[in-house]
This record gives sequence, structure tokens and C-alpha cells, in this order.
Amino acid sequence: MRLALHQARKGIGRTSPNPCVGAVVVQDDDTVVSRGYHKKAGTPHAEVHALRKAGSRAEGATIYVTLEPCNHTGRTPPCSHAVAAAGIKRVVVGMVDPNPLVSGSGISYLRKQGIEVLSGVLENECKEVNLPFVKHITTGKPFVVMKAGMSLDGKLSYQKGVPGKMTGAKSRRTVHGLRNSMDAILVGVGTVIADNPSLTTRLVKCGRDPLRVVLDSSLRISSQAKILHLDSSASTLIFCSPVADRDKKELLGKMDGVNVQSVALDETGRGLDMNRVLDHLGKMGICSLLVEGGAEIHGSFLSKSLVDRVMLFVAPLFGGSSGTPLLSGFPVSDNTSAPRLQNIHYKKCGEDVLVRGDFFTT
Ligand code: AOF
Ligand code: ZN
Repeated sequence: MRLALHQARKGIGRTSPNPCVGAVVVQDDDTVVSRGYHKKAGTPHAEVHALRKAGSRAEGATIYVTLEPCNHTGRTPPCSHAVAAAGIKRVVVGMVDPNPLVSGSGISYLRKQGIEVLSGVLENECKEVNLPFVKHITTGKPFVVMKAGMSLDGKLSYQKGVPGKMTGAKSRRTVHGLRNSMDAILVGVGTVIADNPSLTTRLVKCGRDPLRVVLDSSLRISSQAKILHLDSSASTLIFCSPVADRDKKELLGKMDGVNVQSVALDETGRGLDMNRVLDHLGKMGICSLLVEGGAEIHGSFLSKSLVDRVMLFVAPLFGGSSGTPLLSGFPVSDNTSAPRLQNIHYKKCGEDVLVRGDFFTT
């Protein structure tokens, strides 16, 4: 199953809205016959790749697969049938498929064919690989990761509205790797105006730029902003309010690789309705979203409990009192009401410390 997980991870950030799945065919004497992984939605599933490579050597063998084999005809035929037809004797499954079209039916089909099935092997590791798929298939919304690079005193910059480096080179490379694993990156227009970021994966070998999303209710973005002029296959999607300037909306919408989408305001009437933004992205097949700030965006995602995972890169320096804090518009009154992370990991990242934790339990 570890080998199958290694296969599955090769697809991270490339398979949405489908899962990342790995499969390994093994003979009785523990010889690995073949491996396969799911590469892209609409193409053959992991099991099919592994079975095709195995050919007649699948007869009487065990297949290890990180996700229960599907049992329905989607864009591809059911893998449960392919597994049975190949003469597989035993199926070892990492996790049950949360897709309502499958959800245990693949396993019961195989058992009915007289095939031995063992499920739940390295289940947590298998779930970790597919957190975006699980969130998306069960809620229609993407898995949201809040990411920030900050000082020891929780500052994103030294002076408000002026970009300033906090974290080191290793953290920046790690962030580019993280972007490469996500379907979309979201920032507020304040960040675009202050930092003029590219939001690319340029520090990653063979990186793929995710969709860039900007929340800009009154379309303050400059048509010269870098993210609107990148030589990249990924596009930029701007969410604005229904009353945003029509001429500006039309002008931006005509730019190459730029789309503008209006979305209703939230109940305060001041910000865009984040739930609708997430639903819209989910409908586009975006399963994972990296929220990169700034302070208002982080504050509003946290206050609405829309964050699934937090990744904070903390630099060993003080940002000082004139800088932008990590959060804005999100007062916390006491310890009991403070959002508290679970499943916490601490990792050194060059001179910085990466703090990672979740707001969900699996
Ligand atoms: C994949 N790759 O390796 C496995 C999947 O439209 P289809 O036919 O590609 O079916 C997609 C569903 O199949 C997906 O939502 C998941 O429930 C199941 N398993 N999908 O793309 C795979 N094993
Ligand atoms: Zn399948």
C-alpha cells in the first residue's frame, strides 16, 4: 500500500475533480508485477493502468489500491469489473470511496464475485492524499488551505501597503511547491495592489500554475497588474459585486485569460459572499484552494469557518508595530472562542518554522 500511495501522490494537483489514486499488482511471492496511477480526470483509472501493464500476470494476483475500485460507468467503465475480469484473487483497499455513486458498492461487487477484499489499510495516509477530493465530492466546495508567511509578532509586512519579505528562500520554494499541488490560489485585491504578485509556481521544476482568483468587489484592480498579464496556461478569475463598474468589468473580461464573475454580497453588505465564491469554484471542478491573504481575506475566511487547513510560515524576526497583522476584522474574545487547530505539525523550513494544523477531524 505504501508503493500504491507513492503512485497516487504523483497525481496530486493534476486529477481534479477526480481523486489521486495509485494501484500496485503483486504476486503471491510478493513480487511487484506492475504499478499505475490516475493522471487526469477523464482518463483511465489507476487500477486500469496497473492491470494493463500486468496483462496475464494479474491472474491470481493481489491488487493494492488506495481508493476503493469504482463500480459505476462515468467517463470510464467500472474498475470493479476490470479487476474481476483480470482474474485478481485479492483486493487490498486504502479507503472507501466517498463518492455517493460508489460508496462501498465497488467492494461489495468484488466480494460477490468471490474475490477477497481487505479494506482500511493505511487509511489515514490514503485520506490525506485525497482531502480535496473528499471535501469536494461531499460538499461541492473546495478544500481551503489558509497560508501566510509572517514574523514572530504575526506581521505580514513591515509597513501597511508596502510589500516586505518576512520568510526565507526555503519557505518561498515550499510555497511554490504547495501552489503546484493546488487547483487555485485566492487573494484579495488589496494584496494585488500592494504586492503586485505573480502567484506562479516558477520555482518548481515542471510546475503548473493554478487558477488565480482575486476577490475585488468594486474592481479596483489595475489592468496592468502582473497576474493579468502572465505568460501562463492558467487563467485569472476576478469576483466582483453585482454593482461593480460595468465598463471596467467589460474591459477586464476582454483581456486574454481573464474572467470576471459577479457574486452577491454577504449579509453585512460589505464583502462578497464567500460561500457563493466557494460554491462557484466547486462547480468549476476546483477541489483545492490556497488562500494567500491579505489580512482581511484571512479574517473573513476564519470568521466564517471556511478554512480547513492552516499553514503558517513563521520567520525568526519581528515585523514591528507599523506592519500589517495576519488578521483583520476578526476579534476573538477569549480562549474558549479562539479557533484552535487540531492535528498540529511543526516543521523547520530553513530558518523559519512551518506550523500546520486542521480545523476538521477525519
Ligand atoms: C479516478 N481515478 O483511479 C479512481 C477513481 O468519471 P470517471 O469514470 O473517471 O469516474 C470518476 C470516479 O471514479 C471518481 O469520482 C471516483 O469516485 C472513482 N474512482 N476515479 O478518476 C481513479 N479509482
Ligand atoms: Zn475506477
